[in-house]
Amino acid sequence: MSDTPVMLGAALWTETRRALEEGERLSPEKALRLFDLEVFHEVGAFANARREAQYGDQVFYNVNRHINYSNRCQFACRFCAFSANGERDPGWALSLEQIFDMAEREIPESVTELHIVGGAHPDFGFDYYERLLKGLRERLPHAHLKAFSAVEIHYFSTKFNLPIREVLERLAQAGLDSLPGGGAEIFAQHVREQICPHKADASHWLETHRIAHQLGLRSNATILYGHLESEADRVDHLMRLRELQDETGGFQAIIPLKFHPENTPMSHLTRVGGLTDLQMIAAARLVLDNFDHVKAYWPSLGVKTAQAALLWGADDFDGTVVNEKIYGAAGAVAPNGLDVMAIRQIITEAGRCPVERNSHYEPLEGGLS
Ligand code: V47
Ligand code: SF4
Repeated sequence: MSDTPVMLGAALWTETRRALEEGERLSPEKALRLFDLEVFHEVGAFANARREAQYGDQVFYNVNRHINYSNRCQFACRFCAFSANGERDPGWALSLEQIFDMAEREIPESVTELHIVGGAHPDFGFDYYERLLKGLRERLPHAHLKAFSAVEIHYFSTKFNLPIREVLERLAQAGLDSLPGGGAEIFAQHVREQICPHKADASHWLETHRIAHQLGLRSNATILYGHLESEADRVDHLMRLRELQDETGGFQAIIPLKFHPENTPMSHLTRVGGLTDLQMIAAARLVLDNFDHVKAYWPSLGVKTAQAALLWGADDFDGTVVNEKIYGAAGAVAPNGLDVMAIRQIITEAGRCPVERNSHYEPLEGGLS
């Protein structure tokens, strides 16, 4: 008698469980089993154990601000509610004066990191981006500037006819400290063709991060899930990140981002539930054995699921995230910023110990922790 799919699944999980128990690196076939609902609790327990072995009860957070310089964008990704492409909506862009004014008036000394991203703006010259970083560096010398996704960097390279390396070198000279993880979405080309056909593809995204790492810049990685991708596409994405990390060691954190369909051309899709969110966090922890940090990004997961993720493999709650616009536009139900006391309470309530970090994950003395 041939095996039923359930029996087959159970046998495959036994192999995955053995690999996890022995600390063996997961193959794509074994990694796929992490998404089986029948083993949901076991997968969570493995991810939690791995996270506790590294950090005990500690959970990192930081005090940050987002600056979205413009929502005008050439690329019109189908999952994006943030961008305006000019046909019906002209969108908005902040002048350097507006940004500097905001930096001077609204950003207190306690903010240790600025997360600066925007759309692929059709008209700005390269000097806009250089002056933006220089001006912020002068006004907020203590703040780490995490700016421009690999998609933006690649866009600058093609638009201004400069090699990626030169774009990054010039931006680093102007004050760039690291790259955020945006723009990765799902690497599988057959999905990219449907959700973001116009922007940098997987090889461009990975190459941009490779060069950044070679130049000594650290960066993050993301994975956007809950749209048209299969579980195999998620695993493929994680494998490609693991491979690059083996080569460069330059990634700091992986951030699983849940797709929010509201106000996007894919609004007919249903937002995936909390179990998928937790599976994704656990899979990131267990597959990416060479990444130190898994971030539970609360604007994307929602505060409650992000809190649960701290028991499912995540060690970082990101930050205060004031002024984030991407998830608000896509209908995410999360506040526009959390204060430090709220973050610490959420972490403490999960039985964990909050630790304020800087952008290199060093605990901050004089923080509340
Ligand atoms: O690349 C856009 C995602 C990303 C939607 O590096 C959407 O620390 C869900 O990369 N539903 C940008 N997601 C955000 C990002 C990020 C966030 C937090 C921390 C870091 C970091 C990086 O947001 C995009 C895309 O994957 N996104 N639209 C949407 N409707
Ligand atoms: Fe533009 Fe980024 Fe939105 Fe795509 S996800 S349309 S690149 S702002």
